[in-house]
Amino acid sequence: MSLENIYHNVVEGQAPAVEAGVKAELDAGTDPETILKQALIAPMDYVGQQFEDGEFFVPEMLIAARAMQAGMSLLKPYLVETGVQSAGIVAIGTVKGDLHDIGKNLVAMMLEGAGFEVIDLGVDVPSDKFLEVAMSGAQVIGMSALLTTTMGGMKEVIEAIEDGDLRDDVKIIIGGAPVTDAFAQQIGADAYAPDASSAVRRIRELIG
Ligand code: B1M
Repeated sequence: MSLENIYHNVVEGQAPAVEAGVKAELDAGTDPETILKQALIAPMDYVGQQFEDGEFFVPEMLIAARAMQAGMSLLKPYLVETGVQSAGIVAIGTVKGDLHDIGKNLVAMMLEGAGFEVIDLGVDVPSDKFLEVAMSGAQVIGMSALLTTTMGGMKEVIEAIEDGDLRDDVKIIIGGAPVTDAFAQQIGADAYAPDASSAVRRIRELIG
């Protein structure tokens, strides 16, 4: 089993084979981040491209995502170090109307690994839920969106936080495939991160 085999098994949605492959790579001492990037994230980009080209449909995307998540759950303990003192409280969720959570989960996992206390709000999260956690002491609000049609929800959350007079109390970071730095500036977020590790770095900068 190689990273390439895992890649193909993710594309084909073969969850048990992905699990076996990830386990074999971990046993062989392969760096967990290399496994994550080359064998789990890269095939999802391919799956997305195939979907865009009309070669794959939603069921194929879904079984590939499930296979990827099976591999990710094995990697999680290696990516997350436990027992680290809390570096801050971050509430994170995927915005309203959007059910994509793989990237958001990855960001949450990396934050936990970096010692943050993470409140995972899940997917399809309405503005008032974000507002609630801002009121109850979260230092950072993280929003994820994978659809161009749901990105606008991020602006609504920021407006709700402003209307609630809480804007000075929380830092706001956004991310997800269609999101850009320019968009973050346009809607008044404090930061944008293109991937999970830079999200951790940016959040450290925000509340450091
Ligand atoms: Co969806 N989907 N999907 N999908 N899906 C995309 C996003 C799409 C780009 C595919 C395509 O057309 N090429 C396209 C969006 C097009 C657009 O808006 N322009 C799309 C579509 C159209 C749809 C549906 C509408 C399809 C349909 O039903 N007709 C539908 C929408 C459902 C809904 O949300 N309401 C849908 C459904 C699904 C599935 C359920 C089948 C499944 C999701 C399963 C799940 O998440 N549990 C799915 C999948 C798997 C994808 C693709 C293939 C992969 C997404 C993924 O998990 N990537 C995706 C194509 C693609 O992106 N390549 C696609 C891996 C993940 C690690 O990356 O999420 O980008 P990503 O996260 C990264 C960074 O963006 C960043 O860090 C992460 C790690 O590096 N990041 C942050 C993310 N959040 C962050 C937050 C931060 C900071 C960084 O701070 C808080």
